[in-house]
Amino acid sequence: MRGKFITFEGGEGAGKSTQVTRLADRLRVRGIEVVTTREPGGSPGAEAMRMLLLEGVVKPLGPTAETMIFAAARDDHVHTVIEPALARGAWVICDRFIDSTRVYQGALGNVDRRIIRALERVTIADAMPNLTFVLDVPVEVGLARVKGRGEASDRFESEDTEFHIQLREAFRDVVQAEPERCVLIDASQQADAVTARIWLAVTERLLKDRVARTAPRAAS
Ligand code: T5A
Repeated sequence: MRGKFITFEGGEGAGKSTQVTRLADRLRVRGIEVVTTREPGGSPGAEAMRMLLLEGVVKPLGPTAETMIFAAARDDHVHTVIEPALARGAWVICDRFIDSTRVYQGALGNVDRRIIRALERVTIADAMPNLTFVLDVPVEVGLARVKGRGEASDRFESEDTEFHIQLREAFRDVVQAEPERCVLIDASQQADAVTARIWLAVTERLLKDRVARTAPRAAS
């Protein structure tokens, strides 16, 4: 049986990486094979492109070219890591995916929606997420968390506050547009509370089916 594909999205410092690890641990306890990965990156080829993207090397080429490099990285990642894992029945949890492109390059970068959707069709094929968590935090909270890590800011973290405010709004719009796939999570709470809310949604949306399918049939 094909595995499930879960993605985490949101602004900078929303706590995605933290929650990816926690969710994977919980699923593994239930005996599910889980592959955790991230974008941009996640495969050797895509990780090489990640460096170019996050160091700002591609930025001077403009938003459309940047979108194409994100797409090239995704193409490699989907075909070498995500799709093979799903096909063998593993669950894949990915830190950022198509909604980041829709939001960063589309809503904020003003890249034509038709270009974004066309690249999406080519790169992801059948690998549409079954469930997407959008972690929502006030901008100042997210940026303070990033700052608290004491690392240098990357190409997107160093954008101004107005950019991050618009980013938050654009991610909220993603949830409104596709409520059957996306769940908005208040990620300003303590990490344990966020984990509990995410687990509830996974149980309700993905694990219920699995339990029903694997439960022995009652004798008739
Ligand atoms: N991008 C990506 C695009 O423009 N287009 C695309 O198509 C794609 C795929 C990737 C960048 O690329 C852009 C978007 C991004 O700008 P990245 O380095 O991978 O950049 O960084 P982000 O994905 O932005 O992730 P961050 O590492 O900045 O933050 P996370 O993963 O959201 O947060 P996390 O878990 O590392 O937590 C940050 C800090 O907060 C603490 C953690 O311990 C950590 O110190 N924390 C909490 N503290 C208090 N309460 C909680 N609930 C907390 N949860 C975590």
